[in-house]
Amino acid sequence: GRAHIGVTGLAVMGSNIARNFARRGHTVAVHNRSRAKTDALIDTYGHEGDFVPAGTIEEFLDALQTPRRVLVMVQAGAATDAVINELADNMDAGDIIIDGGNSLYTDTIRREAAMRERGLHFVGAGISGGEEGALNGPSIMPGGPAESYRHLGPLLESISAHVDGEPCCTHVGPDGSGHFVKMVHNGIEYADMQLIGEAFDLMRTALGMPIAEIGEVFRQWNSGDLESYLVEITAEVLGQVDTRTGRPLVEMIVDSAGQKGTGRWTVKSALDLGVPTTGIAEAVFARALSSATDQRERARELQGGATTAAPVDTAEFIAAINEALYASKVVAYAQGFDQIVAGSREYGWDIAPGDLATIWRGGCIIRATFLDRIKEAYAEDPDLPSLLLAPYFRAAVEDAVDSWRRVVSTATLTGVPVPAFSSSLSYYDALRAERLPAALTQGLRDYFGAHTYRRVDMEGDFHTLWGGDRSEQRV
Ligand code: NBP
Repeated sequence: GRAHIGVTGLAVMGSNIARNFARRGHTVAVHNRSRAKTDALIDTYGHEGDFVPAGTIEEFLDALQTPRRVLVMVQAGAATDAVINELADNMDAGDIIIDGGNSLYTDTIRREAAMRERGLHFVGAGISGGEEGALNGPSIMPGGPAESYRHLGPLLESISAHVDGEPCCTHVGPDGSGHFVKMVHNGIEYADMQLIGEAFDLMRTALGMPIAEIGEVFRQWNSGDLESYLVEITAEVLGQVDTRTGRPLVEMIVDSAGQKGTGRWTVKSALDLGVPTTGIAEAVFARALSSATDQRERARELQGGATTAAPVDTAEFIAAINEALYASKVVAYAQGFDQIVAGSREYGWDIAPGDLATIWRGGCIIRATFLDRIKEAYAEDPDLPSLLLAPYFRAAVEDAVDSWRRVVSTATLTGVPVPAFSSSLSYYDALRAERLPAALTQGLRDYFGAHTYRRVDMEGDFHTLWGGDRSEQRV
């Protein structure tokens, strides 16, 4: 065979990645379960590069150089299992299967073990950037055997986005690590979008600003510390005028947010790992609340109590929202990186968090100037206990904290829901607290369940005889 790589699954993501490979000068074998998508790709884009269309899996595999490298881009779940098994039945020891779909990392752990048993290499690669990224340069997070990355790395790096000459693709770690970090990436994306939404809602509801003006504020923010793809496209969406009614499009869109599952997976994993990923959790729950349309319809009659007047100095309050957004974003990323560190420890992946900040700077949905700062923070201290403790972020958050409090309290007084702004601030206050009420929690647990507690002044576990003479025993 002569093809450098094969892509099977030619829906929007697969065909765009196949075109990306071809445009970079690679010969690409292409295959899809139903032939029509393969033919459509060749008819429309065949001139872009060197494609080898294949009707059957056998033809497809015959077209490939050995060791064969096949990128699977089909629907996550059962379809991915079916395709992987069919490939494996027809492949030879040393061949490499790459799953580029949004697979759950535990599925990837299982599949990697099964393929290893059959002498094959299995690489679970998170790919971010949507359709546009797939075509022009995504951020790629491959996990799997280190040896397979030697055969695969240069190929994947050649189609990834690049920032400052560095590819947005690196070997993340073994088995499920690539899909795990892609999952957390998507969770962070949820948190980012929720924070942007809360900032928008404050300007619209507390300040009563016209939508177009709010869009202008985001456009300005995009040339400061908040510069990012999501802030950039927020300005675009808010600036869009509805072609039917002439009103801002966002006012015509039903306020019920959908979700495909990666945010939910992130939160489930956070619960299992015992990591307080509150920013992402609030974002996932906020989408769930928005989509409870029947309940919301009934609840509209509930009274909200007295609300104070809008802040007087609009420009000053907008600047405060900017700072609150930035500080909350630092918290959401700090928590996301904590979850990655915890997952890495749990599964023995040895992930370098700074590498992720590096490969998320381009190609992916959360790409932002901000990630340069995270990269620098981990370069300075790879064992950073929290992103909030990196000197740069510490200074930024300490500078912002007064504004952050004012924004959260104004939101509370004016009845604007800010679950992510406020829970991020609570997280920050809890993290830096001298004493937490967890001492009382331990006392209560000892009272009703004899769960024991530790003392601040002595080693050991203790129990008070609550039902007896209330003396204390060392247990
Ligand atoms: P879809 O997720 O919509 O999947 C469609 C593809 O899966 C088609 O090629 C279809 O073949 C194939 N397929 C199915 Br469905 N069942 C199959 C089976 N049993 N055997 C073989 N092939 C089967 O495509 P997509 O939106 O391009 O996404 C591909 C992957 O990339 C997904 O895992 C997705 O989660 C992930 N992803 C998507 C995005 C995005 O922005 N869309 C971003 C990042 C990652 P057919 O043509 O014969 O029906």
